[in-house]
Amino acid sequence: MLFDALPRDPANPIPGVVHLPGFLALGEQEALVAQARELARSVQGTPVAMRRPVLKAGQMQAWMLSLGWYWATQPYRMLTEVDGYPVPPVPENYQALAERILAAAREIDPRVGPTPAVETALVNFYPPGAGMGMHVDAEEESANAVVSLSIGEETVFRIEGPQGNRDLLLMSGDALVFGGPARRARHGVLGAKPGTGPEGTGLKEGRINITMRQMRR
Ligand SMILES: O=C(O)CCC(=O)C(=O)O
Repeated sequence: MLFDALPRDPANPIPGVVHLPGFLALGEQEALVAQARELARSVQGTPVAMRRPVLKAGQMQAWMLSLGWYWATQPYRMLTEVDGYPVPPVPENYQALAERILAAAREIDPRVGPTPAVETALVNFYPPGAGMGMHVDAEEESANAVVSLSIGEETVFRIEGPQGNRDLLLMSGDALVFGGPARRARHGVLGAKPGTGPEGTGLKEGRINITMRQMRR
């Protein structure tokens, strides 16, 4: 964004979707990046390492680390271990973060629903320019909201609503919730914009997105 000092207000673009710009302070973003890096390093070289999943349509552009449950593709399924290697657990601080975010989101749109018990999380790393195609988060049985955090380079998040697609600019520190009527909405990201990440997150380039989800009903 050209003038990133301009205030950005919370938004409720479609029922059940709440965008909370700048929710995370820079120090919190840096701590989350350091923690995610540590988790990724702890499983490097194992079958539960960060990887670019291969789908029917081809290999994803984003690198993905599964926590709590492992999102396996071809066919899609959720696993608690891969070839005898346990999936790293969801860090304890994620639940408190989800609660803070949902409390703020419910003030704007109560339709986001209850706070998810964070049983699984995905840490996605998008190299500059990388995006993610439109899809539905359908592997979790729970209908509780997905909580999403953005750190690093900006991207455009696209989500299908009752009146067509809505595009939201996600910047470093933004939180996004999609729950209630939007929990199974199709969504994707258009591509991390090179050079737009702020100093001080611990990321030299690219974008990290952390999504927190409840698995079981
Ligand atoms: O990177 C994002 O903001 C969205 C990620 C996403 O859609 C997903 O992990 O299902």
